Amino acid sequence: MGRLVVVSNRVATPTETKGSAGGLAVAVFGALKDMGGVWFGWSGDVVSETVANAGPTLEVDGAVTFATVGLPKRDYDQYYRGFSNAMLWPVFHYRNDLAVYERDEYAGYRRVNAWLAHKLIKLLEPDDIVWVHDYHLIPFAEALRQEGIGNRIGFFLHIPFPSPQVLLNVPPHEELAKSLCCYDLLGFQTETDRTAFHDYIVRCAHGAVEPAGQVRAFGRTLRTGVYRIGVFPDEIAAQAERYESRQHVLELKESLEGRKLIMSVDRLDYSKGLVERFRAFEQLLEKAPEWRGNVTLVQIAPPTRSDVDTYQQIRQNLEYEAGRINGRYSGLDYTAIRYLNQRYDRLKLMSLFRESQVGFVTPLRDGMNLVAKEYVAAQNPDDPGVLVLSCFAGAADELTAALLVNPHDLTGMSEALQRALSMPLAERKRRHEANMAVLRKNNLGVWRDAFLADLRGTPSPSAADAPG
Ligand code: ADQ
Repeated sequence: MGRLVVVSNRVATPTETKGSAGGLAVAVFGALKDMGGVWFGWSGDVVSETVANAGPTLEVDGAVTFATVGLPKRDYDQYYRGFSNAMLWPVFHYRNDLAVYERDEYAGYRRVNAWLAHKLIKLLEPDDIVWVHDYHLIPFAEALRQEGIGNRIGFFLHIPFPSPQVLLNVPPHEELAKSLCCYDLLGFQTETDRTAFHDYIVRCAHGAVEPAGQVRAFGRTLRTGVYRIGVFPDEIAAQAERYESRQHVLELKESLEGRKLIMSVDRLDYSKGLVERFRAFEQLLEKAPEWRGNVTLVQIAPPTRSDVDTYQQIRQNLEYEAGRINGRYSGLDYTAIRYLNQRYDRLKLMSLFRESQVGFVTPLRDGMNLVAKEYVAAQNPDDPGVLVLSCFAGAADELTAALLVNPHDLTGMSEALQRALSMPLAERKRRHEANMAVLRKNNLGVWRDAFLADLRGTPSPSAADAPG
């Protein structure tokens, strides 16, 4: 059996891969350790062209090599900040209104993909299988194929795949679809995403999709599948329990003075529906006065991509909304919304989830949303909190025992909060057990192993099998 080569925009640090929290980095590293291999990608550093060209930097840990390259400023701007995060991210999350298309950024996106592929080739062995992650790297396989690489290459999309009518807003949509068809296996988070890709192939690319999911388009044949990313729920439960009596939890408890707690944790991103969430919480306090002074929303949202304009705007909106709502409903000894722009240690987060009565997870669109799954896993089974979850998160397909809400319906969300806050123990337990059973069945190991088994099972491609 060949080695595994993982390619992702950012490569996890060795500490992240050894963390006890059971995250994605740990799962991917587990497969790399078993099969031996390479984890390749951007180091996260912006460097001079000379330094970038001298890369990759190699760090060997047993059978695994971490190989990273820095990016020159222009490449960072065009590939990462520009086309990936100011164009693909908004459109794939159905926010065409926020998308900015610049031709030279798209050219930079392709150039960086080709440059990265070229760098990887020197590390590649003929029977390696290559697993590429996410929207930054759509043209990666095409670039490898153009250099004559005939290995099996799979791609997993962590974010939604938009319906064809939405994808058509990306000017080079056809080139992107053709690039995707250079993979041997495409993995999606949900059946909706996979169907959207199939629809594009049939309606816009004049390709064909066979009932078993085989796709023929642009002169290539490939497979598609649905692989729902998960967590390791029992590990999270044990960690949350272990941390339950630590200082930070005791301090939080004391500061709440018996008030109920609603927890939300997201990267600060417009796709996560934070403004709508704050307003729904405001409606709860407005329409159900008995909760005023008796429930607090803790929103943890560390800023990301702060050099993209739309992220500066969402940050300002949230500061305004939090200030406005707190001005209206907080008291001398009570803060309605505690809004924190910080990263927290994962174990700490899990114990805060366990301490809360409601997990409020309401993205406007989300590929999966691991916070929703972590929230469920972290609960005390004898006295579980309730998950209020957006129907537009991929996780809603599985966590059907959550209270599902439409994040555009503020009244619906505030009603769900009321229901969650007053839900009887028996119902909370029943819902929690049902959700936990799904998390165990579709855990993170299942996601990883199913994708890799299917990739190994794809017919051997040949470099001559180039796109038409
Ligand atoms: P994200 O958009 O980042 O991921 P999510 O799936 O929720 O969203 O994962 C975020 C991770 O970061 C979670 O493990 C969470 O615990 C952690 N995190 C969030 N806020 C944090 C904070 N303040 N401090 C520390 N940790 C924090 C993308 C897609 C998702 C998809 C994942 C995985 O957008 O839809 O589920 O990839 O495929």
